[in-house]
Amino acid sequence: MRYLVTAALPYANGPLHIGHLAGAYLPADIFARYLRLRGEEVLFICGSDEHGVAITLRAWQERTTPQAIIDKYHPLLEESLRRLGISLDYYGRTTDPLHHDLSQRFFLRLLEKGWLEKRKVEQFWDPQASTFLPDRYIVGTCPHCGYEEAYGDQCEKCGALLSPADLIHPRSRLTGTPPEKRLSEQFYLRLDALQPLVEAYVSRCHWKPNVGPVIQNWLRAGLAPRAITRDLDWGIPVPLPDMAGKVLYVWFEAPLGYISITQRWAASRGAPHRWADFWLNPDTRIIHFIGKDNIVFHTLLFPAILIAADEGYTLPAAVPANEFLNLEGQKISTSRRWTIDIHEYLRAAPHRLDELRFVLTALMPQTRDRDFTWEEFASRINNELVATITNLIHRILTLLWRYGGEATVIPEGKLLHTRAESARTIGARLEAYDFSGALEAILHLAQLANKGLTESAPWHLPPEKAVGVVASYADLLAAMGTLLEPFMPLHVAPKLREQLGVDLLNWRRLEDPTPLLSSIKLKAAPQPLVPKLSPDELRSMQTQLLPTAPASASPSVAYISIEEFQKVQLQVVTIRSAERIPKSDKLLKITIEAADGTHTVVSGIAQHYEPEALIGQQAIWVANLAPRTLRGVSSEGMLLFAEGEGGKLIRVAPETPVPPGSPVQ
Ligand code: B3M
Ligand code: ZN
Repeated sequence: MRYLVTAALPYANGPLHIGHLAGAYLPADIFARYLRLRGEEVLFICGSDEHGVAITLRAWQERTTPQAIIDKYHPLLEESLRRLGISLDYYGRTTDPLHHDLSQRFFLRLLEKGWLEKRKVEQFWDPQASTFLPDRYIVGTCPHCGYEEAYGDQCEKCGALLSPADLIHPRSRLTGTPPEKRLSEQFYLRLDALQPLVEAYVSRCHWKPNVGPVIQNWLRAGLAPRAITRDLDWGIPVPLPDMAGKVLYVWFEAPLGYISITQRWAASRGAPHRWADFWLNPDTRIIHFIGKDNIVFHTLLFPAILIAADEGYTLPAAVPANEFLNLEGQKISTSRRWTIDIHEYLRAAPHRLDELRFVLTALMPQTRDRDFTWEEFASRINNELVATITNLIHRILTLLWRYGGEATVIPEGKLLHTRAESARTIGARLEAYDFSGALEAILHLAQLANKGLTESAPWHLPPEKAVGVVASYADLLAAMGTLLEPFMPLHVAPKLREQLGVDLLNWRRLEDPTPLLSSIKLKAAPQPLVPKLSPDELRSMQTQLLPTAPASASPSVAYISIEEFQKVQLQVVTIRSAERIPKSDKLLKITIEAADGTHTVVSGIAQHYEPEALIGQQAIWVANLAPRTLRGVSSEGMLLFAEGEGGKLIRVAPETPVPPGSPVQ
């Protein structure tokens, strides 16, 4: 048997946060590490998902290109995963030409096999942006709850699944204009006709309690044909001459990324054929680690595509999806900045990475949403990781060191059986994707050892006897050096093995109640593995990583969405003239040079600036503020001034001159 472990391909349109880690990447890594420790052949892959609406919309909002977006985030994603110890064998990307070829071949194969049909469908067109609008590009009022920023595919407030036609006063998120309806041709995957084959596959698998019901609901409702092409200019072109300007639906091709990344991995190892050992081989178990929002795509759509291809593809053996991790009682939101981003954590607490892995494993949302709080972060570290696990390790090593640092290990039967049984329990829980349960079993083993050491009280025995008792616990530590590896591979497990002078052991060996060591010899005085987290250190982490209160609590700032902020058009302008306005001691009439010529702005700065001092200077202009008349002068937009000491207004400008009209973003 060999294993292919995958983790959901993150969209390359933003950073990873702790929710992503707890949802997919950490469980996948723990599982892959555990299998490797059992001596299994494991390939662990992931990569950036670089197409789809999430990326094109971000590019539009930031007035840049999708390529620029993915080139910014692809390396950030890869580095964040690597530095958190996510032990991937390969991290690829879906703009890889290899992935384009594979996806296009799958499309043509399904067309050839008769599983695709072409349909004319009504779609929404933005006349100002001259582009078709995917459902998510349309916003309007939700017919169910009245939320005015509901998207064309789903209302984020009440969760209702929508279509753009359901929205009241629909408007384009690109230009704000009401979209027109136009006919467009798309290819549909006949999921209805494939349902019996998909059901046969589903019935052969074991699903977690939070996954099975989701699948059954979709099957009971009946799988409907699903459009697998889109009118977008970013993505994998549909490989047919009469489908110019259309691309493959991102959820049709992204899961195929697991195959193309395996192919890229094999090629990178100089053995291009080896990808087939994983994808065209019944002796391979494929396990996809994902978050719950991806269940349908991984348990129904992707298997349907593989089945429809009818080329002997290995189907997923398990999809142990996790639920969501919340943050201080709130949904994690990158746009609302309610998040702990991994790259920020790496910057603020590079010495506390195994601790983050420990806490996220303890709080893993395996069958229900869980909540990350700073209080629990500190409590789990201090009261479990330090007080139970690393203190035990330090206690045994310190006693060994005190009795000379070396000893013959006399096997202690009860301890050996306790260790072997724990290794079996931890392994069984990991194989059931119960990662927090596996961690609890480690804590339980440490508690038993702590209790046993206290009861045997070697410090009351003559030294020659005491050292034998303590040395029998060294066998347990040798096991811990491997048992902890899947969970804390960056510092805690390797440092324990280094202080004890042992290597990683095969997990199966730990399940056997025979001694792991015949003797022990410490090379140096033991050091504590994990320092307690002090209130000051915790406060510093909070300040750096998550300074604000939950937005829905009494917010110190009223959050706006990124889309709302993007409506404000800011430009750098040059001031060409300035004069006082008669009968006003506060207002100046200012002529500015902007991107489209000159404009007049009335600013309340006469008590802060002499008009002459402003001429030739640059400022930041709010270009799309509705004009208004002040003291008979029509003012277009507004210039920005910061409030300095004593309420003095200070002009805001770029640190070096830029051409007038340059956008501010
Ligand atoms: N890019 C991640 C998400 O939905 C999505 C996973 C693809 S796995 C093939 O957030
Ligand atoms: Zn709603």
